[in-house]
Amino acid sequence: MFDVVAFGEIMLRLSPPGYQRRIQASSFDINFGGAEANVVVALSNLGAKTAYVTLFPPNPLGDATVNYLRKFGVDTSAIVKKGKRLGIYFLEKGVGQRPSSVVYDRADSAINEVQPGDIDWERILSNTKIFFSTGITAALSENVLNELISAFRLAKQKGVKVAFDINFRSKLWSYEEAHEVISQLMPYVDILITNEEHVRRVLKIEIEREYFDGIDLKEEGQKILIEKLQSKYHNLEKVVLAARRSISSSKNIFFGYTKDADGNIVFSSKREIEVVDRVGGGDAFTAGVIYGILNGLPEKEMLELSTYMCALKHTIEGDAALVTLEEVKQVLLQDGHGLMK
Ligand code: KDG
Repeated sequence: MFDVVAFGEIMLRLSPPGYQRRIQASSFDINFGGAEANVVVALSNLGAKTAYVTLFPPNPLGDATVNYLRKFGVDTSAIVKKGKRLGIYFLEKGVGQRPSSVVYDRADSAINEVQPGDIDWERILSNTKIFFSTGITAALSENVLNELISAFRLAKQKGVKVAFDINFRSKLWSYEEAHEVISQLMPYVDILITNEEHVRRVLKIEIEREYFDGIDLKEEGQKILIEKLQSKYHNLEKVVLAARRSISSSKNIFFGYTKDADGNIVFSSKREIEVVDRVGGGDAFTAGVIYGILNGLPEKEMLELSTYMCALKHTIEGDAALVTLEEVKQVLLQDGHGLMK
């Protein structure tokens, strides 16, 4: 039985060493990245039983990607070897006034060649507690979107919980395109883990100006945001939102919140984040939330875990939050946040 199965595209991540620009680099650091893969790798490190579903080209780059996932204990038995190429993304890390930036080289990558019947969803989803994907996967192509919808449908039939992160990427589509597609996916979603901005801009849940403090939502606004979401999508059992407030280009305040069974909004404490590598911070948060749900943690403990996972990820090079449950527990217990399970 898998705790979590994720479907998405994992890519080769190439980044110039240190803070070099892409145009000056004579070598690249190699890593692997992809939102759904980052989530299952982080969950595996926490001790969950995970599997990843995708398509890889039958070549050594595909093999290297399988090895990366296996190294962390992610099951790769459902991966289909088919397609011409592995997607690549070039990440230039920002510093000071210069923001990080990404160049995608992923057109026509293997996952886009998926056809109905390639993936044995029947086997996979018969043995899964939570199925996870994101808006990145929905944005890739018509083929991938259709595959995602079939998987969501089957998951619902089989009583598998569907977890989803909107993960809007402006290099893949516009807010309008994302709105149209993600609105169709939302009726399948049981657990939504995303951020305030994506709820407002992609799902177009508007919050009146009075609930803002400058550009930041106030606590009252955060409560209304979750309530509006759940009254629009009745299927949403759980909504967990992340919020970021920037202090400077290398320092952020990060926190998460959700609604508990009594209808109260529960917040994590606010963590100051030092940025070494910001990619995958949201995925680390998501992994913490899913771990909390799987293990029946109280909301407050789940949020402290997720927020701390996100903070730790920012200190780690690469896309995935490579932290163990013991490391996280130690600090959370010290801070008086619990996490006894
Ligand atoms: O959330 C991090 C992802 O954005 C990164 O891993 C790369 O999946 C990726 C994408 O498509 O941008």
